[in-house]
Amino acid sequence: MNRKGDKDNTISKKEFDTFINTQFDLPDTDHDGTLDAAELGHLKAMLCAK
Ligand SMILES: [Ca+2]
Repeated sequence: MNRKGDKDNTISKKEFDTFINTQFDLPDTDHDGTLDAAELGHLKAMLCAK
């Protein structure tokens, strides 16, 4: 999540949805709204790097 956030020490559904959508959009390199095997590989690498 964005550590800067709104500094209220909570995560709203909207903040969570934004985070999840960003995590989906980053590896969706062709922006077709789906993650193919290669894009899933990028997602896995991103998640393992954190
Ligand atoms: Ca895609």
